[in-house]
Amino acid sequence: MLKRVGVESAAEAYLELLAARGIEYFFGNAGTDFAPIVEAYAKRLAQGIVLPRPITVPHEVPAVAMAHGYAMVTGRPQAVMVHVIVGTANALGGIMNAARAHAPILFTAGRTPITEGHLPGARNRYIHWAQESFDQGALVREFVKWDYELRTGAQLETVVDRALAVACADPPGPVYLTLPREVLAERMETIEYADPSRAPRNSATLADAGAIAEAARILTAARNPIIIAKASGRDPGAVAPLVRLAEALGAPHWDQWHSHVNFPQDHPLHGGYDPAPYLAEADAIVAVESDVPWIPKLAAPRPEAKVIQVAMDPLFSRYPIRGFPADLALAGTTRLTLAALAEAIVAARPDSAQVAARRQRWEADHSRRRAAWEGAARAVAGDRPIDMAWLSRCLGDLLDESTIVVNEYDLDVTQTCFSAPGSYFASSPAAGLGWGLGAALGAKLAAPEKTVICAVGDGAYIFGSPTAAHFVSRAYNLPILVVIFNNRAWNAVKRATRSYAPDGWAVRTGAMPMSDLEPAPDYELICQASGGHGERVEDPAELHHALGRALRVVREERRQALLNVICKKP
Ligand SMILES: Cc1ncc(C[n+]2csc(CCOP(=O)(O)OP(=O)(O)O)c2C)c(N)n1
Repeated sequence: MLKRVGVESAAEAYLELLAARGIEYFFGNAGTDFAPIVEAYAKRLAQGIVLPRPITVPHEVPAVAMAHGYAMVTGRPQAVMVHVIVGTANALGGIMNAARAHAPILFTAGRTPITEGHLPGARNRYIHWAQESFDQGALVREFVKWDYELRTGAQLETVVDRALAVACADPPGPVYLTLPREVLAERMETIEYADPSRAPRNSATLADAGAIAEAARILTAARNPIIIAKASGRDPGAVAPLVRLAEALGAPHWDQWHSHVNFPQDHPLHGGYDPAPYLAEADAIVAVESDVPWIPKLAAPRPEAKVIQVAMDPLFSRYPIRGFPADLALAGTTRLTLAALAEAIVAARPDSAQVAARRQRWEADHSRRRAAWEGAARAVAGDRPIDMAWLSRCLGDLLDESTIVVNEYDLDVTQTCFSAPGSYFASSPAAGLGWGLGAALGAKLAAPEKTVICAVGDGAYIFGSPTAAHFVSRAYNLPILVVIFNNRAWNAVKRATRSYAPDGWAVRTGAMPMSDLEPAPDYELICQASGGHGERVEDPAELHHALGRALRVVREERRQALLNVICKKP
């Protein structure tokens, strides 16, 4: 059906189209380039039109992370708009995160006015000359799937539809659209668009039947098949077929550097988080949405072990170098591939005694491992400063089906147990710090009925532009709980130095410049400054109580909360 709506400007038509295409939120970090957008918003709000809701995010890092967080929970893109080249530069780390994590985002920026004359929107501030670049898209081109500059209001429908379709097509990711001020200011009387959109939407795809059959043959013949996954839980529908595959084989599943719930972690075939010690005994490996199934320098499978890579894009073609072998690469929609593979294995009737024997071994391993992890946390339960394992265990004790955890760095996943798809998210492999706070706010926006907990290191917290994040939480009523694993250091840098030079100067002298975060601020006051509940926790015996208090504030008072937990310093 064709819909016609009266508008005054291209900016207004643009907002109308975004709303029509299901964009609910417009995360904005504004500048002079926004004037036509602000004007159009004012008119829409005066008319009682609420979508897409404008959200002021006073730093680009949480702005992009919020769109990322929203997309990771819903699978749907939202719009982010930043200020010309400088806002784009501030946002870029978050765009890299989204690109590598396959989060669809409509990332947009104003473009400084082009003309020096009297056109509506033309240059009228001194910055408008210096803020032009030869090729604004080049700033982000390597990390977006598509970039374009809007040339005229007349092409709005095509451009918006194409941007969203490309962002959502598998493998999804951010796209970049620049919006010159004169174009946004262009006078229009109406916009006419197809409602619903007729933009192409790629259907799901499945690897060819021959390849699936061959993979099933390899796996049924294997004596010791294992499964490794990192991000297949991006599609919550991929969890059940992965369980069916593991059960059909009696094979263990490892989450490795996992960013999602790929497999219920309480399932007896869940092997934990480190498959490296088991690689050498495996004769067949299924690597599912794993960009790095192992680190060759540290531990690798035997050369004769068969490797099956299952992913939307098993080549990870946007990575310049990645040399992991594959006897079979099953490209396509992971949930469909896994379901077909599980079905083919069941149909091939693997030796049931062998399957049962394998299952028995891995089930016993699972119980032993979980008990050992719990024991390790209990052994340090009384330590002061607090041990991160104990903090993680206390946090894990409070999780339920209605909780989403966003982890940027320090939550010890051996101390928690997630089984519901979509209940745990960790950083992108691009590892641009500062993602956690914004991602948690975006998750809360996407799932307001859930309790959202953000676990961050003190370093990650600072990178997340906390004043901006706490501002957003209060301004838009997004109560989340932030738990800072405060070791007053960048332990990642210390660890890297130790493993690089185990007997070197830094280890021998104990001096590690550029890795300490002292004197540490009273982080709890930063949350309090935005009306939140903030507590410093030093006593390990207080942890459960402090977490309980903070959760009550978040759930019942609907205010944000922050626990600054003083942990051991590495
Ligand atoms: C934007 C960005 N800058 C720097 C880094 C390098 N880096 C990786 S981890 C890390 C320290 C994180 O500190 P914290 O969150 O306190 O966790 P910890 O390492 O202490 O466990 C740094 C600086 C990065 N990943 N991203």
